[in-house]
Amino acid sequence: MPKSQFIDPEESRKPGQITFKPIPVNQYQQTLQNERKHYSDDDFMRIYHDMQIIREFETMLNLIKTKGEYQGIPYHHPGPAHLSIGQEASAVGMAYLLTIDDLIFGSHRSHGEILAKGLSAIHQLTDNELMQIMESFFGGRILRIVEKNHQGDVKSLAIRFLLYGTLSEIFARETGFNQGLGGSMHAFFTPFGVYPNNAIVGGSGDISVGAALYKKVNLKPGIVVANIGDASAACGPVWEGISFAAMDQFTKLWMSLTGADYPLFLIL
Ligand SMILES: Cc1ncc(C[n+]2csc(CCOP(=O)(O)OP(=O)(O)O)c2C)c(N)n1
Repeated sequence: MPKSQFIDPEESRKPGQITFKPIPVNQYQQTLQNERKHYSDDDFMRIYHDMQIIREFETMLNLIKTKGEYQGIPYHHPGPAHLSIGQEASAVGMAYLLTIDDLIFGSHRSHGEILAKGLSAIHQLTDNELMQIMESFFGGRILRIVEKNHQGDVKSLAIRFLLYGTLSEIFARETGFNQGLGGSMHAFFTPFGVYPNNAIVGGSGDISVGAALYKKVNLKPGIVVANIGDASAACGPVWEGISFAAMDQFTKLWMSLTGADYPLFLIL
């Protein structure tokens, strides 16, 4: 904490009122024709591709959970799977705008965000960087598995790596991104900016503030996003995070590389 901060009682004890500006709601009124001007066909194809990957991934997971098989391949893995089918655009839209320096934290329902941020990172990283990440992660254990019978370029290998590492983690296998210890609700892969998700409703609401504080005081580039459900707005950690982020020490006494008072976004 800073050693001193001047508070002028003349100013802070002056009678007054707190007023709020109107908060806009449901303001998005764009047409597809208008939006097309902001994106190339390649961008649109990539966005659609990433959404399709997430949809198929979760459809597969749902079939495994409910029917015990996917496309004729039986697999037994009982237990919950918190899906986000129908919300692929939110995850991909977010990830499309984030750089490799930006971090995401999530909830019990974050498979889509993990894949979206991972796919976006794969798009942004060079082949050499991707190979280095895959080679060094657990000594290349996941890479050895996914490169078997793989034909294609490094980016398609990295997508295989992302899908395998995430799914293996969800199935609690040792070859998962977190050695199967995190499972569906606590999967993460930090080299792509995917930080731990959290089964505690609202849990990422304050952990992400800590990560943003780290970035701010160390002048690190990038922002931090917390993806949390609407019910988490009723949970303590979220309010603690919001209060903490709004403290004068952070907004007045520390610089930020992003220019924002605090490099943090909460997405409810
Ligand atoms: C602190 C805490 N309380 C209760 C639960 C049980 N729980 C798991 S998911 C959930 C609902 C969360 O709703 P929301 O955040 O809106 O996300 P949604 O599941 O609707 O996407 C609850 C109450 C929990 N995991 N953590």
